[in-house]
Formats: sequence, structure tokens, C-alpha cells
Amino acid sequence: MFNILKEKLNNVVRSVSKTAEKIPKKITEKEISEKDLSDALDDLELSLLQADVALEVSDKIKEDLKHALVGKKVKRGQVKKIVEKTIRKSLLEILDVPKMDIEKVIKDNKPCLILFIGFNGSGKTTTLAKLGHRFQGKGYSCIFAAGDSFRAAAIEQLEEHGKNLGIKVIKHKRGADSAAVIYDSMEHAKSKGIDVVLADSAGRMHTDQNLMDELKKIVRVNKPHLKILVIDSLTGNDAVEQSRKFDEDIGIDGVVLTKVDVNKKGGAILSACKILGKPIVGLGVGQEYDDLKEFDKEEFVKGVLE
Ligand SMILES: Nc1nc2c(ncn2[C@@H]2O[C@H](COP(=O)(O)OP(=O)(O)OP(=O)(O)O)[C@@H](O)[C@H]2O)c(=O)[nH]1
Ligand SMILES: [Mg+2]
Repeated sequence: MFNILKEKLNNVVRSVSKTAEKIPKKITEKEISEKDLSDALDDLELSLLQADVALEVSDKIKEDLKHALVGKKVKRGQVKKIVEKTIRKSLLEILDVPKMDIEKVIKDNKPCLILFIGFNGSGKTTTLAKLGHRFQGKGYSCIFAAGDSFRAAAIEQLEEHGKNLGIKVIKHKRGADSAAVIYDSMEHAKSKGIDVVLADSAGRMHTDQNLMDELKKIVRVNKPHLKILVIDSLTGNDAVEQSRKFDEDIGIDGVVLTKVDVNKKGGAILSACKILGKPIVGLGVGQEYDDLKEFDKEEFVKGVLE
């Protein structure tokens, strides 16, 4: 996992340390100037971009490194340690998004409506099923709302998950009004005392005005307690940038990054945290129902720096 990000960060540590360490043999201490670092810091941006790290993220790392090194008198042999420590701290700060206590939201709102949104094929339906499985395991009763009445076979796909997990699916016909399907699901949940309604929605680009209007209607009519944006971690920086528009249009409470199991780059996670600043509800690490991992920033940083 994240081999490319790891390799790029290692390169950054090596090149920044090397340029800063050009200390003549005779002296043991040298004050580092901005010029000593400039080539290495320019390379840093390009290098990290290749691992899907957004400009805002590499800018922060650059600034932090400058702050830690420029004008400082350092002993020969110490620069690498400072660089490593600084990058570690930068990454932890970037990943320091608020936490979300999803179970508290469920306990406070019965039935609790969780809406899954995102681009086509990002993993919304799979993530919804994984979370349904998780909540069920914790003793909460769940139903699925077939809010994607747009894509062919979307309802059948959700029904398949429902069958596998023993979770009821509330659906209308294909082409039906998604807001109404979700409304009916909530009515059903209220009458049956169900704890959680997990609502699917069709994949969409933020530029698709009709579908974005539909999403706004879903939100206006049903007022979901949580709107979870599902982002495919393989799609890189563009997807994260465009996700910002979802947040501007309808507001996002949390993010799930999927396909982390097949992601060598890893930068999208940093970019999503820095750009959206929303809680990471989980990481998709496979196609099975149990393949949803808690996000742990310490573990992430350890994985890419050591
Ligand atoms: N390896 C891997 N595959 C995943 C993960 N999450 C989803 N997938 C796969 O990605 C594909 C798309 O997943 P869906 O859940 O159908 O995505 P979606 O966002 O609902 O797609 P649309 O409804 O068409 O917009 C499926 O083949 C999933 O099995 C993950 O964490 N890891
Ligand atoms: Mg789907």
C-alpha cells in the first residue's frame, strides 16, 4: 500500500538533507539559507504530485521544512533527523481532521438517515453495504433505501447486498423520484422502529446540473443526519478538488476513501484531509463486507515514512 508515496517521501528526505548538508569539512556547524534548499524544495512539489499529493499539501510541507531549517545552525549529520521529524509533523497536522462518532448520531436520531453520495463508480453502494453490515453487527436494525433509480441494475445490485446481509430494501421503480424513495424508507423505518436507514444515490459529477438538483431535493426533503461522500482514492487529485464542490452545494459530514487496498499512490488521502477537512469515516480496503477500516493517522504516517 502507498509504495509510491513512501518512495517519493523518502526521496524528499534524501534530497533536502543532501542539499542542506553541504557543510565544508572544516566546520561542524552551518547556517542553512533558503538558497541551499530551493532546488530540493522545487523538486519536492513535482515528486509528491506524482503520488497524487495536492499542491496545497506539498506547499504546507515545503513551508514547514523552510521554517524548520532556514536560518538555523545545524550540525553536520543532523539535518536528516530534522527533515524527517518535520515531515512527520506536517503529515500528522494535515491528517488531523475532526473525528466523527457515528454511533452517537445513530443513538441521537431514530431512525437515523445516512445518505451516500459521490462520483460514478466511487464505491457508494459497496460502502453502504459494508456500513450496514457493521451497524447490524453492533445490534442496530437497518434498512437500505434504493435511492439510485437512475443507473440500470442499481436497484438489483442493492437488493443483492440486502439479500446477502438480511437487510430489507425499500425501492420504487427505475426512474422514480429518489427523494420520494428515501422519504418512504424513512416512513417505513419510523413505523417499524428501525434504527438506521442507509440511502444509496446515483453516481454523479458535480457539473451535472440535473443530478445535482436531484441531490439537493433529496437533502431538502429528507434532511439526512449524515451525508457521506464516497471518494475513489485511485482517481487522484481532480476528484478531491471536485469533491469540494459537493461540499459547497450540499454540505458533507464525512468522507470514505475506497480502493485503498489497490492504491499505490496514497496522496489522495492527504489531499482529501487537507482540502475537505472532514472526518474520515473509514477506508475501503477490499470488496468484502468486512473490508472497511478505521482511519488511523499515526498508522498512515508510519506506513509512509518508515
Ligand atoms: N478493491 C476494492 N474495490 C472496491 C472497494 N469499494 C468498492 N469497490 C469496487 O468498486 C466497484 C464500484 O463499486 P460500487 O459500490 O458499485 O460503486 P458506486 O459508487 O455505487 O457506483 P455507481 O452506483 O455506478 O455510481 C465495484 O466493483 C466494487 O466492488 C474497495 O474498497 N476496494
Ligand atoms: Mg451505486
